[in-house]
Amino acid sequence: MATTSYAIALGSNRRHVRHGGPEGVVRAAVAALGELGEVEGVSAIHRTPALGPAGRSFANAALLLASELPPLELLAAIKRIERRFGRRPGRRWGPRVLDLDIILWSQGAFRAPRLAIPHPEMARRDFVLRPLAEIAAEWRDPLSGRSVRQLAALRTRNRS
Ligand code: A4P
Ligand code: MG
Repeated sequence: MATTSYAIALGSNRRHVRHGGPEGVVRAAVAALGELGEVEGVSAIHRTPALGPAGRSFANAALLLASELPPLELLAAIKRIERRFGRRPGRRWGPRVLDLDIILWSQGAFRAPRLAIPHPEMARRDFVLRPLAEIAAEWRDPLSGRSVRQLAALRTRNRS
């Protein structure tokens, strides 16, 4: 397949035995994603309060990846990376250390039983929109027509 671009959200709120705390996990995950194509942009790493029952705060970041993988193959590849990070010595299926979500795709919307792009929750998640706005502010959500910058601004306005 021809090379296309993806926006990927990264999140971690647990330590990894080798990579250290959540920031270290996210940095190592950026390197791992580089095995799937060319990394065209990486945001800063943000410390964010946990949304939902996850507890400890998260390290979140966003990354732009140019890759030849079509969407379902990219999903399989990021799930493999998550598993690689999720296994701890002594515990075969320990808690997952890393969450990788596909947020946007340069070819527009994609839908399959196990994959929806744009990510259905993107417009509601500051921890996705803020990092992504640093590297892809003008990228438009193909469903709403709004740019990442606009979606991030709407979130900020609705909160106050
Ligand atoms: N799936 C469908 N669409 C997509 C997509 N665009 N990208 C399917 C990735 N996966 C997609 O995801 C479950 C299934 O969704 C996948 O197998 C895939 O087929 P998962 O990552 O295995 O499971 P999950 O983590 O329980 O679900 P999800 O939706 O990723 O979790 P959330 O809702 O993202 O919650 N608070 C802060 N501050 N920062 C965070 O990063 N993250 C979570 C995780 C909660 N609170 C957080 C954060
Ligand atoms: Mg996920």
